Amino acid sequence: MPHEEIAPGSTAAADVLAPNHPLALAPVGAPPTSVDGFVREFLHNLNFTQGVALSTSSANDRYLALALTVRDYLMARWLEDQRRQTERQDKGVAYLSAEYLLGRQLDNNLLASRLTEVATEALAACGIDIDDLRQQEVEPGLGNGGLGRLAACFIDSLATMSVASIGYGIRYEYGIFRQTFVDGHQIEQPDAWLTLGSPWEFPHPEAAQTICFGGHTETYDDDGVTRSRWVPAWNVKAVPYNYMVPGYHNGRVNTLRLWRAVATNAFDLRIFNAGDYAEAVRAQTFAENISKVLYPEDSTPQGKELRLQQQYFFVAASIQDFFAHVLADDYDLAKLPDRIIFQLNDTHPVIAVPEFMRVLVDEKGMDWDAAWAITQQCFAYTCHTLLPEALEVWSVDLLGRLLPRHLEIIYRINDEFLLAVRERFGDDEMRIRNMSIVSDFPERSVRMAYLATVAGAKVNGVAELHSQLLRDKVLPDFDEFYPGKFTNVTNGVTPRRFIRLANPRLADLITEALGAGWTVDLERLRGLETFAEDPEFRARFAEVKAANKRRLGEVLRERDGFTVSEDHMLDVMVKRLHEYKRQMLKVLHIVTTYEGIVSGRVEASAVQPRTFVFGAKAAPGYAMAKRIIHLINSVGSVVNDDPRVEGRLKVLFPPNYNVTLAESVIPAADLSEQISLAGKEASGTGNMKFALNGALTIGTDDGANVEIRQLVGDDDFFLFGMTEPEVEALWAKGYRPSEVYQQDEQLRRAIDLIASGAFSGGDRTVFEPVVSNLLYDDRFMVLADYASYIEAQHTVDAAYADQDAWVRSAILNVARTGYFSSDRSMRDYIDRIWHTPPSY
Ligand code: 26Q
Repeated sequence: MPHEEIAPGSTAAADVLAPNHPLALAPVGAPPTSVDGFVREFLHNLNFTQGVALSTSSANDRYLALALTVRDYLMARWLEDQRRQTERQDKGVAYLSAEYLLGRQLDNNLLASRLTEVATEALAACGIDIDDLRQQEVEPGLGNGGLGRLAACFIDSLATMSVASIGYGIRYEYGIFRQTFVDGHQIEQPDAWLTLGSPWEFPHPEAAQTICFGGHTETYDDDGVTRSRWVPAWNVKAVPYNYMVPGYHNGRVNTLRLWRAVATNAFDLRIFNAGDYAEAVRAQTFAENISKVLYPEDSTPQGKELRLQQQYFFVAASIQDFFAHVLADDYDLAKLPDRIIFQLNDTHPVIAVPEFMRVLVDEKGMDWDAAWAITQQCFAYTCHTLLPEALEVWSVDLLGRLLPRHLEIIYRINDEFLLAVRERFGDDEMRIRNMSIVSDFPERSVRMAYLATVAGAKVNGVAELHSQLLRDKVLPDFDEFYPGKFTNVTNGVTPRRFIRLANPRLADLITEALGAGWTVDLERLRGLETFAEDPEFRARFAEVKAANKRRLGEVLRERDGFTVSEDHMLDVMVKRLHEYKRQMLKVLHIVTTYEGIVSGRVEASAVQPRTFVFGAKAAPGYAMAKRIIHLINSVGSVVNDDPRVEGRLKVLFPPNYNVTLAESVIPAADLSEQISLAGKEASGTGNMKFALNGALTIGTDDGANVEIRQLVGDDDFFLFGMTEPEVEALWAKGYRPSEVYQQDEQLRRAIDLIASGAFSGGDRTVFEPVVSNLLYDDRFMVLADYASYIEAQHTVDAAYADQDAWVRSAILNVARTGYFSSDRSMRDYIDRIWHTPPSY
């Protein structure tokens, strides 16, 4: 069948299905099928793919059959979009990210394809409750937290906005560990998310790429020109697994391509031939280790060889894939910047820069200067941190062993860069040392953020404050050298998953008030401002929140045996456990409130009934973070068992916080805890999700909190703590936490209670390290902000006492935070960095 041009909304068929086939392209905007049709497809999949009868099928069989049915309805669009992208060769984005924290797929894909109602009815007709099947899906936890979830939100928005784009990453066999608690301690268990099969992935072993490692480089004479080449020592195969990324109600389906490492024949043939079968099989395992497991550290990279292998593995595969399958064969390489922009999600994929240079120079025979000019237009870099210990460096020694040619290329990039710096600033050796991509201290190593900054057409931070600090504090010399290179793109979150799916009651209420359309144009939420003044609307909003608390109660009862009191304020802190995020400050607030009541100094009836909810995973090697988890659980046990605070205070710490749990917790929250030390949280994205779901924020002037507060207004946001310049000033002046402790009686009582063993069965040694850390080494100034935090919490209590005013504030939070849609973030990237308009 000839390829014909299909406009959006057209009913023309893809080249694979006859137009009258039930799964052929339905017009955009129409429900794609009837209930009967869906029943037929579902039963077909159950019988012919799962090989079971309805009567004997397991819940997993039914979930898989349902997933396949939904998938089938997206297929024609997906194939069509792939064909069209190949044909059109429009400029597109390749998002390079070591992490995608996708969350469950079924519901999202039902929503995107308008199949939710039809599927629900069809399953009901088969005697199946679709909710039971939703619960079957194990979420792909292929990320640690904010950065990985951001990547997932971005690809959702790109598909919804019809931007030509592809996400590249790693198909880890084990995602982020599953957390359990044993006696309050975190225990990590492997996340074998693939055990029951994943219906959402499409492996393409025939499209595998070969990825080389090790060996040495050599020079050779190429018609009088001396060239370098890499003679690698070993290789692995990278097999692509494709995932559908459907846009919301626009009939668009983009691709996420995750790579899996598989042993090559060449790899083990030698050993096989030597007759050592067992050794050959072991060698296979060695290769396949590369995509085995996601590293669970999210702040202090350990410089592990396997991690560097992962990084190079996925970016080399992606670049080869781009040249082999995405770029037209006859494409003029000089025009690459009109065709592709690789967005580097933090420094994890930065080794793509020398790899791209190697391909252009060594393989395509391009001259160095031309290749470098192209490379500098084909990459852009997003930084997600300010913590010095989080900036990735790789030792020259390791790089030279694993990627010798790339090390040479990095040296040359650095030499030429430093030459240009000298030309501009003179022989200022101090500045040269500070700007060098290769550092000599404490060992010779490559600073990946510097390499990314030199190579990137643009460098962006993830919130206004963060981008400012990045320019002024982390990379000031680079900002001076490259005027205009630094920019800000404030993060965002997808309203599809985090409002429509997570909070359907709120979504319906909004649609009733504002009409449809807000899901893809979130600024329309502004329209709710007037509704905040309507008592009837407030009552309905309050009922949504109450219903969400009941639903969370059901989820936590089923999952962990917890009980949630509907009449409690739900005070929630969910995020990775890290000292800079200051879960300790939250603990001190709980202990202070508890101590006040049990000592009789505070009347129990004077505090608002509150349930404190935590969700947090600690990196397995991060001892202090694990102690804080133990402390939260221990405080929780004591508080929850003490009749003196019964009905007033409660602490819930459900284990294994993940995207799925977030979808239940966030819509139920009244108060959002965003209490990092000013200048440390790059942006935060949980803060946005809470505000959009009608929680009020108590927070510091940090990350995107700053912008949330600007938009929401001071009256409806609980600000506390030092500003970033005040933090700097206090360090300069000399900060002595033990003095703060001495001078604040209330703080002393809280810390003393922890130190006394009150939460550790009388054993004073258990939390001694936590206490001394606070008193003598309080790097994140928990004690300095304590008094201000407690005062702000009093303000919260008083505000919550006036329920009607609180609900009004909550509505205003929703109305004023539409800016934080990831659609807006994508528009900012498109306008200021990528220059990739929608491609229909
Ligand atoms: C690096 C090297 C080796 C091993 C692990 C890592 C690694 C992995 C994950 C380093 C960092 C991360 C994740 C960082 C992260 O999630 N940062 C958060 O990004 C969010 C999205 O921009 C921001 O909102 C948060 O403020 C920021 O903390």
